[in-house]
Amino acid sequence: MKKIAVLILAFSCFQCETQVNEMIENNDKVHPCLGSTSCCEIYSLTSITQNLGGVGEKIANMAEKITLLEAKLQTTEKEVLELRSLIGVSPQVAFSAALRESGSGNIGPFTTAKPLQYKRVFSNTGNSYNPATGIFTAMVKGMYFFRFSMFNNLSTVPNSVVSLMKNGERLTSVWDTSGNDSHDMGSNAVVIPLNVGDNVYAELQENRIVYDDVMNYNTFSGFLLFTM
Ligand SMILES: [Ca+2]
Repeated sequence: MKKIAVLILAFSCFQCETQVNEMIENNDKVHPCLGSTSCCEIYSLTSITQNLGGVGEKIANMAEKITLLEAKLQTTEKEVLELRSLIGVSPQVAFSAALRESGSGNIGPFTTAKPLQYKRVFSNTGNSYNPATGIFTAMVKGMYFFRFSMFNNLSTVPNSVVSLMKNGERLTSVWDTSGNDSHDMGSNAVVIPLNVGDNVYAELQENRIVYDDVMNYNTFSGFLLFTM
């Protein structure tokens, strides 16, 4: 009995498919559901399948557009950063200071190395330099320039040695040997990347001296080149 039912259903489906195909070929506007119920169901399934195919195609097109928009957004973000840099929106950090506020004479020697406190502040935009400690602390991640100078005014022993330090590690130094060649001075500079919290200072080495007066021979300066 079941075999007979299956055969009847299969025959109906075959008839209906043939009927639907003929209607499509003849551009027949008569709705096929005017035929048998099973034919109507097959026609509905065919329409749903066709609609699903269209929806899938639309989704694929939208996905392609989204990918293009994401690429454009990335390009725009990069251009915005470049424009901000060009119009000077980046943070302003710059300082310059000399060793003495007044008076004259040697500073040092000390039994341990210590940061020189450049107390006469010429500029300190961004307040990253602390004249009370002599230490510059980066508040912005970026590339920085630093320079210091050192003067030895006909000192006998000890010599003058100052090093530029980053987080306690030596970057560069200036040395002057005492003796008959008086009034010697030198300077050194670096360009270095700093993270927020990194510190830079000029350190007088242990048992060494520097000399200064109103001429302001010893200076410590730095500024932010660009953010990173
Ligand atoms: Ca010398």
